[in-house]
Amino acid sequence: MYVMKENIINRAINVLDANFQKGGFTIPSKGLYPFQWKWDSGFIAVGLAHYNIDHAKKEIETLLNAQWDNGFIPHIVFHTDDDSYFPGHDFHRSDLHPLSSKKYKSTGMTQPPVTAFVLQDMLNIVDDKEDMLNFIKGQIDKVYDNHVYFYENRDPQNEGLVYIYHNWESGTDNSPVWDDIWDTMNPPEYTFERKDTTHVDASQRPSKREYDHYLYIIDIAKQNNYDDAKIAELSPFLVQDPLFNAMLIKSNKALMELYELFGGNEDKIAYLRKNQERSIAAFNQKLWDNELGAYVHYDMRNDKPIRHVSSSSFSPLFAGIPSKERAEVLVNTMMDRFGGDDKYLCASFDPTDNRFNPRKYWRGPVWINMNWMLYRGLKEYGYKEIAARVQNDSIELVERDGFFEYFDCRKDTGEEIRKGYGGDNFSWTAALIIDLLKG
Ligand code: 9WN
Repeated sequence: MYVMKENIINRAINVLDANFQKGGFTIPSKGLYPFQWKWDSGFIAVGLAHYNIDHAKKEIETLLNAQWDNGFIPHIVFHTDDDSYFPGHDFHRSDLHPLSSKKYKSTGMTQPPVTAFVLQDMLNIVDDKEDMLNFIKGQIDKVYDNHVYFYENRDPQNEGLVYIYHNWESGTDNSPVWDDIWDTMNPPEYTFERKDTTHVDASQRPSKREYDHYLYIIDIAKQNNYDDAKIAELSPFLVQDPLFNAMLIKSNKALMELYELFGGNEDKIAYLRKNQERSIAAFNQKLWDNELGAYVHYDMRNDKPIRHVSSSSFSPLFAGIPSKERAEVLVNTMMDRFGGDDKYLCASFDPTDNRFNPRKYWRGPVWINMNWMLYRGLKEYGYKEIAARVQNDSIELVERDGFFEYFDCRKDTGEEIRKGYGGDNFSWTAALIIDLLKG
């Protein structure tokens, strides 16, 4: 066991080192994703903190350097002019927003706010606490400003829940949850050259028609210079996502705890506390589906819940959102639908739903970042055995199938040689496996 563990950790370190760039950030996967992504950076920094603290700090610093003047942090920072990814900076045109960074080209959309809880994790991981505290002191206000941005600009009805306006903001790009929204839209047929399918088999990626929807939503945002109020008024995609809001809540808590360590900052702590209470209450009230026994997404544009269970439904465990009683219902739902003996935990989408696809990206495969959050959440609520299963399943999949982006949740795929899916040598898979093995 010990040798095996060391061996995976060394392989994971090799993946991360090879993906680290001169500019001080880590690409998610060579060829497929050649820039810096927001939530990837956070997960990657957790892994880096175990063996290369300088790189871990750089990762966070580089991302936060690209913050806009209104506190917004973009989902992709285009550090280089690499044209092997579509859509690139020339399509996104972050310069349209008056407060966007003048120094860095980026997208005009964001991704789940993981940075604050990542900073807290980094502090917990390293031995030299003083050094890390000094680093965090220099970065924390930027992360706080990002949270203020969300509450002031992404919550038009002042509910305590923030919206996302694009499926790429969710991080769970082609989840079947969005199919309900695509049904309400009829975007034009765009002409463009896909780059992703030159790296990954098309059967594991979103369809061309799905990309038409993705591009169309960006076009609407661009026509309005990425103005948040206009987007809230006009975007056909406007969703309160349980995963995104759970990350915000988890990160609010980390920010408050870190500020408390430093002393002072009473105003900031009070602002976070007020919003935290509202957010948790609204989350439990609006996003809980009693019949399904799970948290679900809410479609603000069409004013209705999107009633499907996905791995996002379980992320509130990581943020301490459900009561003990509700957590039990949620875990039972997960075990009933996702937890059969013939499956690895945890599929990204409900295997009992007819939209489930075990090979296609966010429509069913297991993702290590979701498992990492699930493992921590289950442990926190006292589900030690199920947590251990999530941990072991993750390690087994990576050990056998490789450091891939996502994995088949079926123990028997019908194929002789199993392999992971999507990008190979994928950074957050490597980073979080290190953390899962150490923790
Ligand atoms: C669009 C980088 C990103 C992840 C997302 C994942 C995938 C991008 C894409 O790759 O999305 O952001 O081009 O498909 O879905 O979660 O951050 O790893």
